[in-house]
Amino acid sequence: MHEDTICAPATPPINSTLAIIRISGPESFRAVELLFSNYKNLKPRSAMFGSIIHNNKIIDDVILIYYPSPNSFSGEDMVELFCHGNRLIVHRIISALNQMGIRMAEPGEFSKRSFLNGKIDLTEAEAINHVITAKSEWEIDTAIRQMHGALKDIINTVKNDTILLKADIEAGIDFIEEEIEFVTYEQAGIQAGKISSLIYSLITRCKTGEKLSRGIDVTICGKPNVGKSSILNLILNRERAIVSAIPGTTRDTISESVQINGIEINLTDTAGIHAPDNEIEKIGIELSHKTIEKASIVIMVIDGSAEITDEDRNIISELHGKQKIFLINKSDISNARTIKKIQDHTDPPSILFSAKTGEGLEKLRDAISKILANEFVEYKDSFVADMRIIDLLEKSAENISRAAELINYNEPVEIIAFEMQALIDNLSGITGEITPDDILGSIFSRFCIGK
Ligand SMILES: Nc1nc2c(ncn2[C@@H]2O[C@H](COP(=O)(O)OP(=O)(O)O)[C@@H](O)[C@H]2O)c(=O)[nH]1
Ligand SMILES: [Mg+2]
Repeated sequence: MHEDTICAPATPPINSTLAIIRISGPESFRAVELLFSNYKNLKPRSAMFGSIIHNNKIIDDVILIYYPSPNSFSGEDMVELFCHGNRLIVHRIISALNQMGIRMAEPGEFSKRSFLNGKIDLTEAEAINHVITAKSEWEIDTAIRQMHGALKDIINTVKNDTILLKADIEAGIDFIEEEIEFVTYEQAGIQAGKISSLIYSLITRCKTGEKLSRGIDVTICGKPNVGKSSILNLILNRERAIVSAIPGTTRDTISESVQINGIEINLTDTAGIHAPDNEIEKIGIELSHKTIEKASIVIMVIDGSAEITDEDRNIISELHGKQKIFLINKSDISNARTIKKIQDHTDPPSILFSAKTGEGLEKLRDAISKILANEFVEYKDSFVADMRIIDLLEKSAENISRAAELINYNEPVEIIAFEMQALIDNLSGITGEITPDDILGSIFSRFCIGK
């Protein structure tokens, strides 16, 4: 299908032990013959040592692997060579390839060829991209499952069920005179219901994945000097935010990523909420309120070494309806009576904490994990779907709801079949069987060079 041959470095342009260059297309083996000293001993898909020689000069010693079509990532003839990780060497090898008419690949072009040659579908291509960009353990595990076809398989099951149901419904048309029904309206309705619940469960699982990929916003709030920044630093295990005994030290929000139980958390420290002393503090505090509003989980910190105040109580009421965790900080210098008084004001019960000794850190992590597990029940079965896939699933859900309604009202078979065909088309768009060129372009252009 593709006449031209492409090449690209698959590793970043930095000095490293090794760099990898990929070549794909019909001229791949000719390039090897012209440049690689040991091409005669090459066996398919086996590593071979030799030199890259260009204009009678050795550019580098390399390990080279040749993958004849169709048993390669792209499905075309492919070469991967491992040279030393010096960008000048990589540049010289790429230049030598360019000189023999092998052009630089565009971002994602190897994957695009893999897709066009039927080696992977769009859900798997999407997953490969996520394997590379994943920021959490959860995302890597999920992306690998999807790269192995987890989402594709379910989409194909839903699609095949739809095709069968449509065929059954349509078969009835030919035998309408004889009054043979291949499927009754009632049976068709039940089947449509099953398809519908599969699609809705896919939507939830994809949306969960989409949210988790972006990271969960967790905000630390409280009045000044209660230890918010100290707690951020403790969770991150480094001195990210300035900690001082002077109230109002943190004036801007500070956000950092951290993994909790394999899930990426965007943890934000905020300016202490109270009646501001000056303009800068006022702006910081307004930002704190906004950050709290947007957060999925709020960690509110209360100073356990002092009496609870109206400022604390105001913040507590601001958190009404939010997922929240209360920490009574400075437990190392607090007393039982003060703690008891604070406990009376917090629901859920607060965790006794000390940013100084680390007391309560494990309980805090557990509390966050527990909220995540409740909020995202299906997170272990979720998918790394982009908005394109979610959008097509939502259209599919509309199609099957309409079809079910038509079946319910015993509408003519042709109208039902028409709706079911729209459903099949939308499902085919997800895997990429029917996908316009410009959409393919926008999907693969998000990939790295050399992927
Ligand atoms: N004894 C004790 N002091 C703490 C603890 N956490 C914070 N502090 C102190 O409280 C003061 C304010 O801390 P900081 O993290 O800047 O509070 P923030 O204004 O809420 O961000 C600093 O002097 C910290 O050293 C703790 O758990 N125990
Ligand atoms: Mg602070």
